[in-house]
Amino acid sequence: MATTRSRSAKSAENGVAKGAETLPYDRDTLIGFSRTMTTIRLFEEAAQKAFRQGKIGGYLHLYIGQEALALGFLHEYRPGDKIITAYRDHAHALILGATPREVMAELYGKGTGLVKGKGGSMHLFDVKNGFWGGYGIVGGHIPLGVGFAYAQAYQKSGAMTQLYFGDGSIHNGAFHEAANLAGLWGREGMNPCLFVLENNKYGMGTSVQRATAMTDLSEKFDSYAIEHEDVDANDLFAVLECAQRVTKKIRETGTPYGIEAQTYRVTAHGAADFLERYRGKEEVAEARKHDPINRYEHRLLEMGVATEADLEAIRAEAKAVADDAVKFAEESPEPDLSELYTDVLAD
Ligand SMILES: Cc1ncc(C[n+]2csc(CCOP(=O)(O)OP(=O)(O)O)c2C)c(N)n1
Ligand SMILES: [Mg+2]
Repeated sequence: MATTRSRSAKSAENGVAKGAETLPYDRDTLIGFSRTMTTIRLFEEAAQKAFRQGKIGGYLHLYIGQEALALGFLHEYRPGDKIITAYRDHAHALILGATPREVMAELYGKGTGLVKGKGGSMHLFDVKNGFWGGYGIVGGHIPLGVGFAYAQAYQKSGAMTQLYFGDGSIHNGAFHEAANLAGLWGREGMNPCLFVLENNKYGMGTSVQRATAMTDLSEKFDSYAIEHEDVDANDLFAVLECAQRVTKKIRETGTPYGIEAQTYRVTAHGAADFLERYRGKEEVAEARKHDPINRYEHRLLEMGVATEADLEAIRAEAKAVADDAVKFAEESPEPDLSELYTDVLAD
């Protein structure tokens, strides 16, 4: 993410901090993770406020409480890789390098937006940074991700695909048809695809328990002979370790791999879901205790990597980035009428 370095990082000694000797990350990297997650959080809180003020139209699905999931896996992104996800896509785009200004302007539908104001929240797209969307049709993008991975192997590009999808979409036929082909092609090393199932426990108002009789979702990968594992996706270090190991294997073998990333959607489904009648407040309050940013900050303090003052400075800096993005979006022009038919249909 294009953010400036914090005061604390500038004054820091480089190298691995006390208590973190076994971690393969230097202090700047560890502080950078905190900055990225905090910036995404404050960016989305600002977007939610703007949506409720009627300044953002369409729809808005937030990634609040899931930041460590995308950050950990996308840390293994390499140029040439392809990343594809559903509509809860702001974090993926920002981590991959879209600027907060262009993403916020896109949410506002402005001409300076990431896709010139024509996609909105659900359809971010940023090919130069490996981001292939942003899709609103539940499960619809899953076959595309598997197809990307096939093409990458066919072209012997050495690249891989990270395919993100929700617990709600795994019941969609598109998942099962695509996973079947991924397993089949994987036998020949022709499907370097990381399936990242973002299990945030809800598909709109339907809990996983009410959506399927087989609630151990990752076992569904077994039907297609796709190896898989679970990860606590609210623990950034667990995700980083898993991501590093699994992407190495995928790149070496060309076989697909499934991850059931355990997290929780602490916000409403979308910014227009006010009542949340499908769950109790206690359940959400309990989940908030496992907030990935709090957990990560706690670890940084424990390891002596950051002080409370360092974390405060990161929050202040992230708030300034979010405020700047809002100001930029508000002051940006509407898309020009001459753009009405450009980039809409392929030639
Ligand atoms: C094909 C299709 N059916 C229904 C919908 C309506 N819908 C939008 S989001 C959603 C739930 C998806 O849940 P999940 O895959 O768990 O993703 P999450 O919102 O939790 O990130 C549904 C059913 C849709 N967009 N597309
Ligand atoms: Mg879900």
